[in-house]
This record gives sequence, C-alpha cells and structure tokens, in this order.
Amino acid sequence: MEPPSEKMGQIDLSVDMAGIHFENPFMLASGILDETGGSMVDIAEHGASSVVTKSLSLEPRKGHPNPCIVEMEWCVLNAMGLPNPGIAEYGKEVKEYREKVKKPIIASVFGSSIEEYAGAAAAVRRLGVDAVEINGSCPNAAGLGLQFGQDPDVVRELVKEVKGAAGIPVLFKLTPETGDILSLAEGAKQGGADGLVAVNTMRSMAVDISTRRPLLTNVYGGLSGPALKPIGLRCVHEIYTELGDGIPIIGVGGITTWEDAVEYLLAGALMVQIGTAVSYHGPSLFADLCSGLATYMEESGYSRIEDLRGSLRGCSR
Ligand code: RRO
Repeated sequence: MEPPSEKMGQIDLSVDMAGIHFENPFMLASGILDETGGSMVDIAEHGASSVVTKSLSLEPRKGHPNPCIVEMEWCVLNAMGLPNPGIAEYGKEVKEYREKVKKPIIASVFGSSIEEYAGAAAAVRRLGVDAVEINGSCPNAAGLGLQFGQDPDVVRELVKEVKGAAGIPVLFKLTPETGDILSLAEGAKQGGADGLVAVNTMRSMAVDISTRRPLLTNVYGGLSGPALKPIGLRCVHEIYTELGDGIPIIGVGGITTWEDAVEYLLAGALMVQIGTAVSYHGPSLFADLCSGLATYMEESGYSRIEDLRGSLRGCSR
C-alpha cells in the first residue's frame, strides 16, 4: 500500500497539536522500534505522522537482564528497565531521522529527580526534537518513573520544571495505576503541559509453573497490548469528560486496528500512539490505520479529526 498523505479524498487526516502540525493522528509510541534513526525513518516513511523516541536519560542505562518480555494471547509484559545509551549518544539517531524525514520527533525523557528530568529535557531540546514527552509512569524501575507520576502535586512541579528547561512543547505520559487519573491530568495541566498521553503500561506478572518461578527476571512487568485497551479508553474518556478541549489527549494502549483508534478518538483523544501492535505487524500497519480511518470518516460524514474527536453518544457530559 502507498504511504498515506494528509488528504485522502475529501477527508483531512491532519491534526494540529501543541503548535505542531501532524499529517495524521498516528504516532509511534515510545519503546517500540525506536532504538535507531533508521528504524524511526522506516516507521515515518510507512505512514506514521511522527515518532516518540525510547525513554532517554542523561546517563546511559543497561536495563534489566533477560527474560524481560513475556508474550501472551491478549497482552505482552515487559520489564526492559529503561535501557538507553544516554542522550548524548542517542543524538546521532535523532540527527539521522532529522536528515531523512520532515515529520515531528518527540523525545521521551526520565530521571531520578525533578532536576534530572529538567536536565534531560534541556539536552533533548539541543538535539533538535520538536517536543518532550515526560515519562512519569514507567512501572519497571524503582525511583525512575512511577513515583513522579502518582501524586498530582509532584506531577505539577515536574511538568513546570521540565517546561521551563525545555522551551518546547511538553507532553506528560500518565500511568493508569491510580485511583484518580483526573487529578494527575489536572496536575499536569496546571504545570503547563501542552498535551497528555494516556496511558503507560500496568504492572503485572506471569508465573512459570514448571520451574515455579516468575517468568520475568524483574518479577513484575508492564502490561501492554489489546488487554490494556479498555483501561486506556476509560482513562481518556474520564479526562476528556472533565477537561474537554482544555488540553489535547493522545490515547495509547492496545490499539491494533483502525477500529481501536476510532474508539479512542470518539472517547476524546485527538491523536493516538501505536506500540505493541507495531512490533507484531511492522511499519506497514500505519498505512492500514490511515486508510481504515479515512474510509470510516467518509462513511460517517466526518471530514476532519477534530469533528470526530469526543463525539461519543449516550454519555452525559
Ligand atoms: O523500559 C521499560 O521497562 C518501560 C518503560 Br521506560 C515504560 O515507560 N513503560 C514500560 O512498560 N516499560
């Protein structure tokens, strides 16, 4: 299939978010096929409007030993442990992407303190990325994610500091592991976030009954894939119902088909990220998603994503 363009017939798939133009609502999620500039170029050339880098820190990190992935019928568990070569070393991957593709690239960052997050944001800005995605929700390493993402006051402070240091649009990636996603979303908004990414993976585990051991070396891992979709949808809908058009939402969690993406858009997402499904179906998935969405919009009488977004019926708002 031909890589999609912004306009498919009368249908305009483009989205403007956080002051950035995207030719369609489909972004590559952080952590999937984003280890090299070459693989991100491939994804963009197959139709993704944009990519998010793997989560990056100022210093390199090895991550957890194998086995760190368990595949199941409806989900994947991962405990990668934030492996990355450090921002300076990763710079050459961003450079390659920049040289070959004229589409946005967003850098996911993390740190062990608010100061480190801010330093990481300043460093990725110097690499020339278009926006920062704050990973305040990685479930797989103590002290490097979740504890910055489960308290609304900490979220607000973190976003405020990162935003000040970055000087470019800042997105905040939320955890589904909370009884009150709305307060976290509001904290990020008050801190100045330009968009919310909902949601990261959920802590989970799998057991090998023959060895009577956990399957993951790290014991627990983040659950992604189709099983996460109903949870991600609920989070997006809760946030959109309360915050409305006050802040753009990027839906992520279990999207495999264009129908899944439409569910997220109807629930209130303006854009969506695709992760686990890309590792199964490859980069060509993006062209399929674009053409399926365009056909649905045409048949349903929508010409722009903004018109479709949040138009779930039968919900009181
Ligand atoms: O590297 C990981 O283990 C990881 C990260 Br940074 C994340 O944000 N979410 C996840 O499920 N795994």
